[in-house]
Amino acid sequence: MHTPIRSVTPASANVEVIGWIHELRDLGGLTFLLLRDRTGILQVTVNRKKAPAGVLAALAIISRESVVRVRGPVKAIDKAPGGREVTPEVLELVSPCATPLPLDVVEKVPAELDTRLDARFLDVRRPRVTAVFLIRSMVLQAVSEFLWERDFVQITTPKLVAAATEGGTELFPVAYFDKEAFLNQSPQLYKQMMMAAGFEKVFEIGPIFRAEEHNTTKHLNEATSIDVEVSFADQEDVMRLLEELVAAVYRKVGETCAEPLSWLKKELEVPATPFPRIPYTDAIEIAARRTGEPLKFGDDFGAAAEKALGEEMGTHYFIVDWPTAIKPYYAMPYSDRPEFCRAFDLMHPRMELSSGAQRVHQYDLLAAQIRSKGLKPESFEFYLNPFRFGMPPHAGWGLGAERLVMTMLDLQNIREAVLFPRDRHRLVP
Ligand code: AMO
Repeated sequence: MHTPIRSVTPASANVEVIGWIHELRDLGGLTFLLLRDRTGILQVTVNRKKAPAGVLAALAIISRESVVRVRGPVKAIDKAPGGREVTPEVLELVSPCATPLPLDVVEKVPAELDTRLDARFLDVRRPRVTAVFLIRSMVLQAVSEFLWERDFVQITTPKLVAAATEGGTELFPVAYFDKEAFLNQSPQLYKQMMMAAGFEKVFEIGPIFRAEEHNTTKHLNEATSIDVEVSFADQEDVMRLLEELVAAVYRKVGETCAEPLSWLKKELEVPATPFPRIPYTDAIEIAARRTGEPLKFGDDFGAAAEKALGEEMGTHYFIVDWPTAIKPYYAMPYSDRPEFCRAFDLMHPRMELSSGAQRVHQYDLLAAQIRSKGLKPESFEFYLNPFRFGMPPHAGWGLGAERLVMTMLDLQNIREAVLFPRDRHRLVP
């Protein structure tokens, strides 16, 4: 069995490692080969005068980014990465790499994001890019662990659906036999129906599809949503759950991803909880003052307003008590001031990460709210019906996985947080 490069230490005796040739440098009598796998980089040094004939023969035919197998003794050496190197007794070409490379993996020349995404399999070989996806994997693991520990049931809901959930955002139509169907914008209606089913606490990590034509650094047409719904809970309960989850994920990544974080030269600071709560009306005032834009009650926050608010707050924060008119029909209005509802957004200083609310659980009120948004309750029969048969009060939220990773790692473009982004111009690879 081969050893992961991370586990090769100066104290290792003989090792066998397999990986890609990261760099190949020929200095006369000595050839330095940097071998890379997903866990790190290892120096392999060949002394041409002393090396076995097989090693020299392999050396003559290998090129950068080929896959090779190396076996030999390890010794400590200060100048090498990780303070150790291998002197190969065996060097074997496992799989050759064609030239020229569509992308320079060593990144001597910085590539445009589009070029990188076109050759994503090569781009992801770069330790700084590998790091993002190792951390993304840990983020999703940490989210699941956090929710499993709190007795949540993991569900998966259909992505092919007959009706819009969010109203307003565009849908991708799909030919579904002889019917028209859509790719789902959110598991919203299904996670709420699972409250009627008595599951009490559910979560889903899955794709959401938004046919919006914007071309920004924080929108995708296919994103990954972390969705949660909880019975017998109000918006405050699920806001606490959300801030604790975000802090726990940062903590877990900090504890388990020291190496990928070091490749990114990133030190994670766990955000302090509880996050500040700021009412919508105050947030609008601050944004209007700081941007000079004529923002008023009932307006949403544009990019400039979000940025200004982020500068004022300087940390994760919640915007609470939104106008009922600009939140979806399923957000519960306050009974004593129905122009405001029990909805919230979780904000990072750079952008929105999540929205959620306590939901309307009363059938008549929900039907009225659907109508007031200009939608037809008849189109929501399958969703509305469960509200007549013992629907518990409930609350929940949806958290964008890419935005969570992007803000955690200071990535400039959301496309860097997804392997194969789907945007207005990109359907391949
Ligand atoms: P919302 O539409 O605000 O709420 O989405 C929730 C979160 O999902 C992420 N997100 C996106 N990320 C990248 N590109 C997109 N186009 C995109 N759209 C959404 C964001 C956003 O904050 N049903 C409600 C949630 C709920 O109330 O439970 C919903 O979908 O991080």
